[in-house]
Amino acid sequence: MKIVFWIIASVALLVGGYLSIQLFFPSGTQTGSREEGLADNVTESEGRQYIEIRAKGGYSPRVSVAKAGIPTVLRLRTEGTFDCSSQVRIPSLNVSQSLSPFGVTEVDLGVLKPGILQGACSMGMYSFEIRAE
Ligand SMILES: [Cu+2]
Repeated sequence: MKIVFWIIASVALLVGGYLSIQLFFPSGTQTGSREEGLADNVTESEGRQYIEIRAKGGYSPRVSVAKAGIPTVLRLRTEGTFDCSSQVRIPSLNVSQSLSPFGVTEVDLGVLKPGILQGACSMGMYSFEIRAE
C-alpha cells in the first residue's frame, strides 16, 4: 500500500508543480522583475496621459497606476481578439466599448478622480483596474 501512496503523492506534486509554473509564467507573456500585474504602461504626452491595455483573453496589465487630475485616454489594443475581452465596460464611467479584433481603440476617460476604476468584459469574467493616485 505504501507504494500506491508514493505514486499518488508524486503525481500530485508533478501536477501541482506544473500548475504553479503555468500560473506564474503564463506562456506568451514577458514577465519582468516588476510586481505581478503592475507594468509601466502609462505615458504622458502634451498634458494628457495614455494608459495602454492589451485586450486578448483578458486584459494586461491587470492593474494600471495612473495620475489623478489630468485628462486621460485609455488605449485598448487588440491582437486577433475574438473573445469577449473585445467588449469592454467601465461601469462607473458609463463606458461600453466594442473593439475590433485588430487595432487600437481610444477611450476618453476624462480627468481621473483619485481612486480605483474597475473595468471588465461584458460578462464580467475578465477584469482590470486603473488606480488613479
Ligand atoms: Cu467575458
